[in-house]
Amino acid sequence: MTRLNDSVVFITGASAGIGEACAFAFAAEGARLLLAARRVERLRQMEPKLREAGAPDVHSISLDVRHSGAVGTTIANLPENWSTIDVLVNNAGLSRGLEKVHEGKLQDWEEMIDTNLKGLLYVTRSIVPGMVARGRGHIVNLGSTAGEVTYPGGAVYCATKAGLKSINDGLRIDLLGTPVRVTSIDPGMVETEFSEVRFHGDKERAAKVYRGLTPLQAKDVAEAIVWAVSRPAHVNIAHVLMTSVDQANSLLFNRK
Ligand code: NDP
Ligand code: 8X3
Repeated sequence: MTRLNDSVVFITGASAGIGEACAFAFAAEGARLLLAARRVERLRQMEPKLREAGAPDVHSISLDVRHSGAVGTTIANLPENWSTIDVLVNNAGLSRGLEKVHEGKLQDWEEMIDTNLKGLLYVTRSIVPGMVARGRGHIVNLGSTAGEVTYPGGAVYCATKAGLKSINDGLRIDLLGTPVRVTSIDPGMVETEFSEVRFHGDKERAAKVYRGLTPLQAKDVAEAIVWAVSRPAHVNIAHVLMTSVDQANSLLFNRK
């Protein structure tokens, strides 16, 4: 087992959903938590609860992963006791809209590509050199079943998650010869704020996504992430594909 107590775990998009659940799951392992999101006030509200849950220390930062300059500066200027990052959870991400490509909104595409692909790369570029130099580190990227099977209206979101597969494979190649590990956790439908964000705040439409089936919960995904990160140091879990029992792939569901 790789022990996580006192490791520094950096989670992007920790203010909601899977990122928030990861913060609590790593807190229970005694990890020190470096949390990032745009809604930093949400992170600050979580801090006392995370300490209660077992995190020895929590540091929250306001960060929009789409801004390369801000990502570089923020990470380069972390307080010294937070600069040695052991685990990076590249979780910040979103979908926008469910339109056909020929009817899609350019702003939606840009937001998805800038966050899910470019933002993840900016954060990775800023943190991984330190992991390589220290000879210790684990990168966990949030993929999706959407990266395996494209669904109607999902072309651009699915493309970002399919693109992540190449980034994961490339990172594993580039980091060969170092002890830094790379894992992709690829869940199917998880009940979070994801659909509300996709439908630009339309809560009723978002609720329908999960109607009649039992989706994964954010905690289920967080548990898989902690499991992958806590394997012995010589074990690299490359890929975890996980769905609820009511889902076979991006297209097939058992709705009652
Ligand atoms: P939520 O909407 O619940 O949470 C998304 C998180 O990402 C929020 O904390 C949000 O924080 C953060 N975020 C979004 N944009 C940015 C940005 N530009 N900079 C920094 N943080 C950002 O969604 P989930 O928890 O469901 O999604 C988390 C990840 O899991 C995503 O990558 C998603 O694609 C993936 N995923 C989700 C699935 C699902 O069905 N829910 C299934 C498979 C994968 P803030 O707004 O405060 O910045
Ligand atoms: C999120 C799962 O199927 O809603 O990646 O795109 S799905």
